[in-house]
Amino acid sequence: MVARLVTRTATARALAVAGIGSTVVAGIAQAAEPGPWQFGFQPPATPVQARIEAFNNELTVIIGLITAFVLGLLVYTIVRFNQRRHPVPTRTSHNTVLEIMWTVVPVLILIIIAIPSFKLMYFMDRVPDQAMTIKVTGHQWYWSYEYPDEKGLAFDSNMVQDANLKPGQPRLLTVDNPLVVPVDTNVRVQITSTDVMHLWFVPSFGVQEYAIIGRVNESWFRVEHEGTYRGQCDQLCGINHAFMPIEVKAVSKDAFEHWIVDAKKQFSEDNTQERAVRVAATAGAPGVARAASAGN
Ligand SMILES: [Cu+2]
Repeated sequence: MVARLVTRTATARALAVAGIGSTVVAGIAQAAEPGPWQFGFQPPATPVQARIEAFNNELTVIIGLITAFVLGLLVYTIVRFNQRRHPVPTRTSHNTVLEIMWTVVPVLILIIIAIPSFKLMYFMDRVPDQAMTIKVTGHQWYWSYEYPDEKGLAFDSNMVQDANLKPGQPRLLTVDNPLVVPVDTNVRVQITSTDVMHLWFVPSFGVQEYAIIGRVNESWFRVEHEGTYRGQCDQLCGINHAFMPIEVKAVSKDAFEHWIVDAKKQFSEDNTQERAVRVAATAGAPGVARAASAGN
């Protein structure tokens, strides 16, 4: 009985892995992860992150112009009014026009920045005609994912230890069970936690949301290209904070339907058992929990 269960589980897992693997290889258009000497943002994968990047670029221009203007004033003052060229200082004080200008101009600049800023904030905040929901739960120290639309399909996502990495898998950023989502679909993410505060952060999605116990935070994304996107917990949450990465695989809608079928088989059979073991281990000393999750 046990042997049969194990074989069936192994087959289901192999099918699921093969399914994801082939679709990702076939359709890999983009991948987003941090790189050595990276400068600036990761390539945007969602409309939200594209807008964040555009807004950042606009701000950089505004900041550049202000900095250049202030620097120009300073240089002019130093050259024109130094002690040699201007030995007797003027006693000028109060200039109504100037004072109104240096009050009004910064206010106008702030308004110019505030309008696109608020537009972006509401764009990030509101889930546009929702298509599917994913629940993300932070734990010390792994994430678990739930698909409430899919009869509660749920699984844990643990970091792959260095010794078990396959070629091409980045260390500290690879997980055993990535979150899988379809491309071109609005995905509502509901984020919560079971122990301390975590933060679900996928830079290329523009999603950075606190996971707080007893509270559900919400965000959304629509991935535009198939690929693998990586993130990390972004809130200091304990000793293994650096070891709870996020890996999201965006696959075609067809591949996603197939994955759902396989994943339901895989996780309904083997997850309950693993979770029971983990809960038991977490209840003991932290070292025990660490040793148990290191096996994954
Ligand atoms: Cu965390």
